[in-house]
Amino acid sequence: MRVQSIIIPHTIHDTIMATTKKPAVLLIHPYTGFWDSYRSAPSLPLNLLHAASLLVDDFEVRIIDVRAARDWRAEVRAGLSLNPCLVGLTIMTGPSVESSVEVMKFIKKNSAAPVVLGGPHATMVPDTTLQNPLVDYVIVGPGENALVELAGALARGEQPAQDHGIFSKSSSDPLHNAKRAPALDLDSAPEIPYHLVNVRDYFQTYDGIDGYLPMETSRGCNRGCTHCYNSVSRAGPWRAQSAQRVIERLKHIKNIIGASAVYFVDDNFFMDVNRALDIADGAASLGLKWQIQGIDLQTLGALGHDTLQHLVDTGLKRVTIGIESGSDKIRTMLHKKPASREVLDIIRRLNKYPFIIYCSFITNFPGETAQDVKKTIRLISDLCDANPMFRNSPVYQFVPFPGTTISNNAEQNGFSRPGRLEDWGRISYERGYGKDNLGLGRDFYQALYFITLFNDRKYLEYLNDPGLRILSLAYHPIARFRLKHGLFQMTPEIRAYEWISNRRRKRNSPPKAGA
Ligand code: B12
Repeated sequence: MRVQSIIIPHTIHDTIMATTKKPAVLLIHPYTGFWDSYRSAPSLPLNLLHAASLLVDDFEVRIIDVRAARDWRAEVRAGLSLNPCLVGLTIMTGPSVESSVEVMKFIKKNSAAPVVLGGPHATMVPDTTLQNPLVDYVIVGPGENALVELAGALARGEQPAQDHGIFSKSSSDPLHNAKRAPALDLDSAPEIPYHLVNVRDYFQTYDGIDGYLPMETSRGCNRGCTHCYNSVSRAGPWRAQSAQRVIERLKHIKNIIGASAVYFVDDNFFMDVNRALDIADGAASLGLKWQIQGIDLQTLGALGHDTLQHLVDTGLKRVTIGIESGSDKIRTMLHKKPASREVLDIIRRLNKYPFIIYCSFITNFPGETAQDVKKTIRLISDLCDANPMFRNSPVYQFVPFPGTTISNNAEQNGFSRPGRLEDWGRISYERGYGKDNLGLGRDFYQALYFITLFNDRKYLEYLNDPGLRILSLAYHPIARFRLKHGLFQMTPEIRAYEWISNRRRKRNSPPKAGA
């Protein structure tokens, strides 16, 4: 059931004028996965807030977050009673797909509203996503202009053009490559509509600092790593908001919203070092602590002492870097620079600065061997010794994101892409993609993931639960010993951990989709 106007007007504004109330749009964030639930609060749904930012004046937009809702079914039912002209969901590859399918089934059972999928997974695999019977439209790429186009057309009772990255099932040629929306001018884009969510539900605590909020200030990355979604999804040059605009936004989250720290989630925040330094000064003048998701090691390694000290003085608490592998063979395949020896040197050199250097690692790349993963394990262990502020991600398993060079190679070597949306839900950084390139057996990956979750002190920085903190503290030396000596067999602690955390979850929280 769609909201339709009596006359068919030609602009969204006319439509709104012609109807007594604004047409509704329902946007839903599914469950994300373990790594999101590991944090003190779910991540602010920036994806939906950005996608909705051009829509809010002319539509009544509701955001429902499965991760934060006490009863998401009740909230979705209430949202559907507004007769939305569309229901949009955001999806990442992995558990978020599984959760989305569950939510979409519920929507289809309870309404006739068209369902739209957007986000990184929909962008990378629009074909199988659109083929799912529960899906009516897929948005490839940025959502801001696309959502205005699509919601406008649907509210007018029209079919959208295959433009702005909109793939439509009802089109005569649904998988025809829809022209992408022109890149949004990030500097003149309106502020994201924070009022659509209860922002305080998303304040995160990290390393003893409360009130972290994420913020996106740029898009894209020019580094061209061959496994990264950027080479497919965020195609185009790096583009950014000016430092001045970002500082205005920082004032907003500090003074209006009450945040005390900011987590810049940009793919590569330091592409323009001067811009980054100006923003750092702005954050410091507001008393906001800050951390960044994306910086590449070459850029970090090239910063001189004065600059690094300045970053510390302005409140920098953490940088996150994709190191991925300790094997130079794999690093070359990924187009990752520098070589592993230099990775160690740079991170050792940084050991006098009190910010956390959080590095992500991945194994099971096509062509990777047991010798290669040994080098990764060795590098992690050496980095722990070289810098007390070094933290490693749990070692993830490679996922072939369609369209990336590595995925194309994997496909040439026998990997066949999942044919159905649901099947992508079973592929994830935690579960892998169904191949054991190392030949070490499935249990090895699970043991490596688990041990590298506890070999450093990240659990103390992330976990709030006192019981889990104590258990993690007790297990830490064992994990470190296991990593150092390559002991990945016989891990009863994994079962024990699962048992304890399931019991605690059941006791502490209401059931959530996909959880
Ligand atoms: C914050 C973040 C997280 C958060 C969770 C975010 C969430 N909402 O659930 C945390 C830290 C928990 C996380 C974890 C992981 N993440 Co993460 N994360 C990010 C990050 C840094 C920022 C996301 C963001 O908010 N971006 C800003 C928004 C505005 O951009 P956007 O999401 O692309 O949204 C735009 C469009 O996609 C579109 N859109 C999005 N949704 C919708 C919906 C509709 C209806 C429409 C119309 C449009 C639309 O419109 C938006 C505005 O233009 C991105 C990288 C990045 N810079 O985007 C990676 C990223 C999303 N993560 C990724 C990955 C792989 C992971 C992990 C699996 C592993 C890892 N290495 O971190 C884990 C595990 C998840 C788990 N199991 O719990 C990949 C996803 C790839 C994929 N195929 O899905 C990304 C792209 C990073 C990368 N380079 O590989 N992540």
